[in-house]
Amino acid sequence: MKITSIHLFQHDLPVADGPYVMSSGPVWALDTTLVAIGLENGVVGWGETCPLGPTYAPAHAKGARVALELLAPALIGASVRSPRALQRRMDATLAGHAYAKAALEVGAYDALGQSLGLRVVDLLGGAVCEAVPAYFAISVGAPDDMAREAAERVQEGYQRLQLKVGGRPLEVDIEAAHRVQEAVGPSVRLVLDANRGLTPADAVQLSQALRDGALTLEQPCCTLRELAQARPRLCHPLYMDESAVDLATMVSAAGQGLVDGFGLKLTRMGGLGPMAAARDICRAAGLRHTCDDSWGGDIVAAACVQVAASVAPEQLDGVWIAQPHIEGHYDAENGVRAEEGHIKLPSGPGLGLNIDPEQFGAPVAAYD
Ligand code: 0XW
Ligand code: MG
Repeated sequence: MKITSIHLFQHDLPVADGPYVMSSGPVWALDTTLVAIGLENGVVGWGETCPLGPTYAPAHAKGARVALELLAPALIGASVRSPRALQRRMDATLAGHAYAKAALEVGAYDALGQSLGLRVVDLLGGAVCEAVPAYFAISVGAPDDMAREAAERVQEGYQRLQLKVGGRPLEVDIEAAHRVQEAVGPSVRLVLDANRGLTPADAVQLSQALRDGALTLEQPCCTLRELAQARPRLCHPLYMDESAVDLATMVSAAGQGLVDGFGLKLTRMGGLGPMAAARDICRAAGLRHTCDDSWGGDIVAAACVQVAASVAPEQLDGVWIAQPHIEGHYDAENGVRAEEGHIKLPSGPGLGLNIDPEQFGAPVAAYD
């Protein structure tokens, strides 16, 4: 299972129903990077990393490719038999850059699973289900439009909706939340996600204005200190997303009782191994979480679904995938998609995808 080649591809992902709007503003197109890891046995494992533009988090598309140009050569000749050993080899080559390393780590898991005839979920502890709940994120928009889209998504089967808030007068967010609650009723789980866009005072004001609503606030404020400042005066459960940059932060937050759950992102954590560890931390702490990423096509989506299928149902809030905002699939037959509010776990080995590299054009870098 020795790595004999690594090819890097760049691929554009325009937002098909753009723009995707968060408190930081609109996003119209994304730039994703795919890695193809070739083994001596002929197997090719695929990974992907797709930062949500250059300002959402400390990660950007070109940075991923430059980091991968340093990391990839260091893995040639290594075996995918131990993804942890590959992680150590990457850490000895480049500090940080988890979002870039994750693409290689996922590719290694895909190649290992294919080589062993096992699904990635089997390498992460085994599947507890064959389909995982999906949730949908509704962009910042006019209250009526958000309410209309919320009702439509519930009709499609989604039972958890994330409303993007922030970046505008608070009273408009409050109005939007009220209209969505009226439109979908009490049985749908609502999350207000400001993506770090609110001050602690605004977060408290938003929560207290909606105190009668059953909802969750996700990463309303930017820093751990601000979350801790707001926490005692919030009327709702508090989730951490962007601040959960590594396992140490999660352990500390869980230990302090700072949050009630996490929005977890595959590439921010560094890949499937760290996501499985985050899963186990949440299990031990009795915290719920999602299994998501910032953006990406079928490869990122399949990786999120594989790890989500290993999470105890009482811990899993759901999986977000970018697919509803992307035209087409990397794998038309096995591509990952939400149907009636759930995403089926692919049946094939590895990630369960068959990817034709021709669709991505010539590699931007090749190490053989
Ligand atoms: C909804 N997501 C998982 C997808 C977008 O990248 C933002 C993210 C979130 O929850 O912040
Ligand atoms: Mg979030």
